[in-house]
Amino acid sequence: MGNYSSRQQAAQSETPTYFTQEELSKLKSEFKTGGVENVQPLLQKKLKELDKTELNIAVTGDTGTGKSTFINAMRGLCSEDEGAAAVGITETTMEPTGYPHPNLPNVRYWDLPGTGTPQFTTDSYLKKMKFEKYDFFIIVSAGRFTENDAKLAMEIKRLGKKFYFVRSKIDADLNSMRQQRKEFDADAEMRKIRRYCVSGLGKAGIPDPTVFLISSFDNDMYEFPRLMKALADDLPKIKQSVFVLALPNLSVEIIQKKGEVLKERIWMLAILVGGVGAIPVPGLSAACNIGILIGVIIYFRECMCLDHVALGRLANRKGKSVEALKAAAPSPLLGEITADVIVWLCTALVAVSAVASVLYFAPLVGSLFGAGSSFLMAFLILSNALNLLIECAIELLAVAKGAE
Ligand SMILES: Nc1nc2c(ncn2[C@@H]2O[C@H](COP(=O)(O)OP(=O)(O)OP(=O)(O)O)[C@@H](O)[C@H]2O)c(=O)[nH]1
Ligand SMILES: [Mg+2]
Repeated sequence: MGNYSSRQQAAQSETPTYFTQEELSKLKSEFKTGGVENVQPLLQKKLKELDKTELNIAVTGDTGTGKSTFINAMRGLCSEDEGAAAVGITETTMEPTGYPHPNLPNVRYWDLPGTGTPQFTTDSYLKKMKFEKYDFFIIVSAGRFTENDAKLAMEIKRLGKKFYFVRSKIDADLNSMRQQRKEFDADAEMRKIRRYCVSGLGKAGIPDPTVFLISSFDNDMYEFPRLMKALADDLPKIKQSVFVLALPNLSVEIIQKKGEVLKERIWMLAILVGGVGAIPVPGLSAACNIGILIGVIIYFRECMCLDHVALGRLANRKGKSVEALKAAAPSPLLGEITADVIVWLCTALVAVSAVASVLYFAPLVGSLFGAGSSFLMAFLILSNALNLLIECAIELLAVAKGAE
């Protein structure tokens, strides 16, 4: 026990939670005086706040560098998918256009018009683009480092915003070099391109910039995944969790990170699910609202890119049918989520170690999750569903990679 509480303490100091110390104290005192009924509105408020958290990411750079294609790749879309940003070899983007994430509409990528065209001069550009509303900027560059790249970087820095410098179309660069050189070393070529961009930014007064060499066509290769990680790591806790959920399933690491974000919310959701409504599901407390439970599982499934629409896009991209994908990673959670599925989830409940994680994040509500409580049941069902969805997403990632 002593061991557990020291672990708990360490976890509390290391793990930033969604709650401030003040909010945690309030939760504790409300729980002491009015029990779960008093805690529920506070949790509901917190989940609403998470739901409403906006993230606005501006994507800028010279015309034709691949900004719109990059935005589609970030949203897990191809240019032919519904809702994708228009892409082309002629100048396509003239007005800042916000593209919401397909399942998390509060995460928006703003496709800014290309700089350096007669319509836009860099000097007034950022003001016109209402720079203050963006959380950060991504400057997309391709081919030569331009004066506009340097000006944009300096201007964004001057305005006190953070930017990431992305060198796109790296696939095309490497392909053409491969054809020109007798001895071709991709890593050495990438080092050269990086040095070139770093020196351009250095001359513009940006010391030690981080440059990401990416291809929006192969977003699981080169430095696309490293860029995703850097963007996520730099955001404050709440925005970070929202951003992570909006990432495409490019790697096992991303899928697991999404799982961690959702796991942190399960105890809150379980408390909300556990005290309302009435359903006759064996093994499930009569006080548990099955509608909310199903809703939460559907939300988890969307975050894991396992909903029907996301599977359709993946199938299209890999030249397979949705049925073939589902057959490769079969799970009742990929079909309609019904009361029967919830009962099925009850039959294979997760190990008690998952309960430790709820105490880890919310020691104050530990006592609510005693054996046999409806909260514990809802918590275990949601944990079980989430673990199965994580496994399924990882299996599908392997299937998708195998299809290439
Ligand atoms: N090989 C390769 N081509 C790319 C990549 N990204 C974009 N392209 C191509 O580059 C061209 C321009 O891409 P867009 O995404 O329309 O560029 P943009 O920066 O949005 O262009 P404007 O809106 O006109 O400023 C298209 O033909 C894309 O297919 C990439 O990573 N690799
Ligand atoms: Mg464009």
